[in-house]
Amino acid sequence: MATERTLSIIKPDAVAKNAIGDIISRFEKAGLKVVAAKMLHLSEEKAGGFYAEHKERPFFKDLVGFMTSGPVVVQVLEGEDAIAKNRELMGATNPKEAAPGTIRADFAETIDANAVHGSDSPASAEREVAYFFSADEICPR
Ligand code: RTP
Ligand code: MG
Repeated sequence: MATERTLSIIKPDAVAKNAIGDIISRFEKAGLKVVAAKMLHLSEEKAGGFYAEHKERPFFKDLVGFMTSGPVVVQVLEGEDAIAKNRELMGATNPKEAAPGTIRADFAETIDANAVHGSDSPASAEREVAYFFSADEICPR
């Protein structure tokens, strides 16, 4: 296993619930380190570009509407096997199918408002980290 970086987003529903600290705490307890972080209110253009792979999907408009509905916290997480580890901590996309104890099981209500995003592959992680952070905003430690 290699040290990896992955992009995490705490979505508007979880920010609105005041769950930022609880969610970051789960990452840290699992051995992932926050090496970059910022709070943003995404524009339609920025959210749409981020989810460009889903542009033709029926849920795209709702997804962009939701992601621009309030502020988000965007972070780079670093650690052993960080991409898969983060996805494991998040749980399934649909919170009704998410394993007990996962972030989505505990904080998400619906498949649209599902608390967190995490990169799903090394290629996505590279693209997504660069989409939000310049090299000098990442602090290896
Ligand atoms: P994310 O990208 O946000 O981490 O979520 P994910 O990988 O688990 O799921 P993905 O397939 O990439 O879908 C992105 C987001 O679109 C919404 N979605 N809605 N109604 C639907 O069938 C549907 N499918 C996906 C979800 O909010 C999902 O997080
Ligand atoms: Mg995805």
